[in-house]
Amino acid sequence: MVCFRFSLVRSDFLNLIPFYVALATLFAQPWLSYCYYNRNSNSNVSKPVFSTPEECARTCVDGEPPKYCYYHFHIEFYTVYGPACDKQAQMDQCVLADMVERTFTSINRQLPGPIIEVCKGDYIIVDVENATPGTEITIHWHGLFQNGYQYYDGVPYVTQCPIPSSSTFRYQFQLQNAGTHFYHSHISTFMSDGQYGALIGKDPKDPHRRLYDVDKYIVLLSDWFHSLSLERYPGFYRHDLGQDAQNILINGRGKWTDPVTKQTNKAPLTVFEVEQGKRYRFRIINSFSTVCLAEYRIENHNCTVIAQDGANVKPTVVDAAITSAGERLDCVIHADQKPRSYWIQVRGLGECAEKKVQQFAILKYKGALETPPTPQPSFDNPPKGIMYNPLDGSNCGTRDTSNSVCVNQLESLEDESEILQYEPDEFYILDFWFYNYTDYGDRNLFQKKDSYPTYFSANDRSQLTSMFNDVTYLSSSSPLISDRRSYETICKPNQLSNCVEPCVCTQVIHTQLGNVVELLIYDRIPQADLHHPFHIHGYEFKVLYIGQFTDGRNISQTDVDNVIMEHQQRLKQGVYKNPPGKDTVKIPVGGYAFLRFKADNPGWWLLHCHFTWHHVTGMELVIHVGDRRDLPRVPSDFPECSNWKPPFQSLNDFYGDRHRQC
Ligand SMILES: *[C@@H]1O[C@H](CO)[C@@H](O)[C@H](O)[C@H]1NC(C)=O
Ligand SMILES: *[C@@H]1O[C@H](CO)[C@@H](O)[C@H](O)[C@H]1NC(C)=O
Ligand SMILES: *[C@@H]1O[C@H](CO)[C@@H](O)[C@H](O)[C@H]1NC(C)=O
Ligand SMILES: *[C@@H]1O[C@H](CO)[C@@H](O)[C@H](O)[C@H]1NC(C)=O
Ligand SMILES: [Cu+2]
Repeated sequence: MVCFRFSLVRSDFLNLIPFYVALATLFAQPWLSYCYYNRNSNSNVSKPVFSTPEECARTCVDGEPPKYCYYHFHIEFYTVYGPACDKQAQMDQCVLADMVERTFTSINRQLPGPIIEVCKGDYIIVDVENATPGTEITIHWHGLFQNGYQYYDGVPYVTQCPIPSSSTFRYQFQLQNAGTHFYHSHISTFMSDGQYGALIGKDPKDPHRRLYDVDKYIVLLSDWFHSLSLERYPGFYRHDLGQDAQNILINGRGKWTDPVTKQTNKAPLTVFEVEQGKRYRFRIINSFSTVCLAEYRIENHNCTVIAQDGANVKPTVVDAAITSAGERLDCVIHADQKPRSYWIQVRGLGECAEKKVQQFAILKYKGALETPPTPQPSFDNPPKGIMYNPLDGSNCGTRDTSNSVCVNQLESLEDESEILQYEPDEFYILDFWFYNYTDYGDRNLFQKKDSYPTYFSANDRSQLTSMFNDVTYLSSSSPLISDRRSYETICKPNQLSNCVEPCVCTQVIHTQLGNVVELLIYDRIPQADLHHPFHIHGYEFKVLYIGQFTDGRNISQTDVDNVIMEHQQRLKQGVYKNPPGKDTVKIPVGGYAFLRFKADNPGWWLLHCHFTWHHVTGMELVIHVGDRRDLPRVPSDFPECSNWKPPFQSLNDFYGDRHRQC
């Protein structure tokens, strides 16, 4: 006989229904969007007034009280160019992308997801509702420091449990650092399936305000497959090798050229309309998931770089700009050319260059025809000019900016000299490389009983796992920030010298609150076309130096000793002036970077390569700043998750007393 216990479950569910109904009605009320202070005579505490996304995307005024900006993200499986695209009335929910049908995971049936645009100091409340049965979600707010909001950084098993399907997690935090940011899934490879969108924090006291007239254009670049990303993880071995993107989208749109028939479809492009004579701030976001880079340019227009990754720099004019996954760039274009339409061209570099993947958008002067009179630019022979963030890093250490401007060659607008005044309290040398199972005849991959290591199949058919500081990161089974049980898998002090390569454990660097930390990150075994972008959560680096060995050799211990010596000489000579802030730094192939930050934000912060397939196979670690006492309390009822391995039960435990009661 079987004991059914439905009554309990059902009553729980029924109890919650009024709650859901109340919540739904609450947010359906138009009055909620207007000023509504619920003054409680007993407590004299005013409840927050919620504002709609439209109300929050306002002109920011200095001294204005902050708004509480509410968003609801409904995330579900959805189809590109699906049935909603067939009727005019349903067009709001039609996602065209490049008009090649595929399944993706949409946020509110949009691609990219909804724009979050607020003023510095506003509160952002996002209810993330996971309606994707069988998959988990977390959303990371890329670029936000989250000081005081450490539980809302969106990293699974570091700052929270994954949000299971059919439940909702409420993120709520204040936007502290203004700038061009974005949000994206931080689970597995799911970001690539459409879970991303722009997050713009406008500064009412923007020091660059006089350099532009209009600030409304976002250029979100994403790479795109025609199938779900898990198809590529670990990746095919006999056909369709590797993880190279098939297409690029600009604000979720783009044409598709069939590589076999060479036919280009009629998918509409994104159009940016400008008025003659005005200057426009363009907020460019690279939301790529794969190793390709995006090279962006506007025909006949150069642009003035004013910020990178949300941090202001002294204005610098360039002709074109390269970004890799996770990087952002603000640049101002002057609509001072003949009033017609111009091509915005985005070329895929790195591995995408081989297949000549590129995409277009249009800069249209008011009154002009939408189609530019000039032929669509070809992939080959792009116009010459000054390149921002070049692939070649060999000039980054010089003062020469006649052909290219590296991110470290720009100067911070704000005075950042303080970070240079002290010797760093802590210094870490972090190398990254791939452990190549194929090179070792797959020893340890498929030949050990009861051992199932993670790997991905690269486009050269090799099976690789990713190493950062000689460890491949192992996710703990509960969040490091809130659950001590997670400490079990943290790397032990002597683990590295004892373990069989590749070493697998939860790598955590413990840092003291308030210390100045310096990092040297380097590409130990260079691979053609791979310029790994390293992203830090909770901080921005001050980028002191970027260098590169151009002969493609492996970087040896002697090389490391030498670059450290040179770096120390430059420090002594005062070569570094006002190092720019940046939260994502592209390390040139065979190159390295010296980075600093002041560890003034307690928490558990991920530092990782932003190429999805690299960080999900271990190219990441956690920087733990401060300790438990430095953090806010764990929010009450914060979701938990962990292994469940109770003591083994005997048959009597299963069929004992309870059995007889039935
Ligand atoms: C209630 O709040 C208002 C506005 O902040 C303040 O001026 C007033 O003194 C408060 N009253 C009490 C009883 O605390
Ligand atoms: C930018 O464009 C202007 C106007 O065409 C030109 O004078 C200037 O030299 C360009 N600057 C760069 C760095 O290309
Ligand atoms: C991995 O090893 C195989 C076999 O030696 C080699 O052919 C391949 O190029 C290597 N791949 C990488 C990415 O190192
Ligand atoms: C670089 O290191 C890898 C792995 O140790 C090795 O297979 C490769 O031969 C080295 N390359 C050179 C040029 O020394
Ligand atoms: Cu990488």
